[in-house]
Amino acid sequence: MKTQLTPEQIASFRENGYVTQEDFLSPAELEQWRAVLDASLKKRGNERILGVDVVKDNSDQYYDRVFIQRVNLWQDNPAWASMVLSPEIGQMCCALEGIDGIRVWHDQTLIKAPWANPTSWHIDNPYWSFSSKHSISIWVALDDATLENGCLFFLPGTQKLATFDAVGIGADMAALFKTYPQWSKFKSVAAPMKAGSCSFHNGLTAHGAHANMTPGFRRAMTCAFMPDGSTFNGKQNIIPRDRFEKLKIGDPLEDDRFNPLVWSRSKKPTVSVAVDYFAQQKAAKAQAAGA
Ligand SMILES: O=C(O)CCC(=O)C(=O)O
Ligand SMILES: [Fe+2]
Repeated sequence: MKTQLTPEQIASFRENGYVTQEDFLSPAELEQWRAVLDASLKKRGNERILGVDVVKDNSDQYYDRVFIQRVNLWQDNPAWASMVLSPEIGQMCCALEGIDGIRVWHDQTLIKAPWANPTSWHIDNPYWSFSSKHSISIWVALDDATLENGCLFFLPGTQKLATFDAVGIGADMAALFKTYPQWSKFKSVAAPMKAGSCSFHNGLTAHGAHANMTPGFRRAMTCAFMPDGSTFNGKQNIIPRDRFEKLKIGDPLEDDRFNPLVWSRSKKPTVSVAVDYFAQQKAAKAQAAGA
């Protein structure tokens, strides 16, 4: 992984709310990420958000035709966890955001199938169960992301202006501009990327993507990160019901089993705690099924 960021990249990220890193993965790493992702997807089946939501077979819902989306593959695949929750990625996120430590919120595949719908303009953080000006995502292109197959577009600088008002990713490409009418005059910037390159975007930067106008797949893998010290804001998002019902607004989201520390200036990462926990859960389930 090419994990070194230049001062210019960091300055550009803080100004624009996103930055790209070309050739983030070496050709061999790209092959490995693709292979592990494909295996994880096969294993996951139709469970979109582990423990929360299942996609129906042959769904023709608009959103299911935006992406093939599977959330938190790290929880059922240790090989995937060691790649996407690597301390190097956490450290890059901290350098970009100027923060001391970061936890995983969730990873997800965002695969545009052939002829997939566009991704409507949106900002990410308002969906999540914490509110922070320093949330950040990495988006790794596992196929070339082009103007034809649905590369990302950004509205530079919107991260400085956004509030935490939520906007759904629905069929109206421009719904975001009802909440932020002043942004409708902004100029968007496309971020085409070769397979193996990646981008980072702040959780309040407006972004979207074209439809996939090709018969091929546009595979991407993203992971959203939460600054260490973030607290629960009352939204369920991807939190399974049993945990959600126990949380109170203001509680720190620092359970190392679910939101492990990926990198910190002063503390040890806790990804292995989480990976062990999910492995134990799986073993207990298998034993119960066999008993
Ligand atoms: O891949 C896309 O089309 C959208 C990606 C996105 O919304 C994200 O990574 O937050
Ligand atoms: Fe997004």
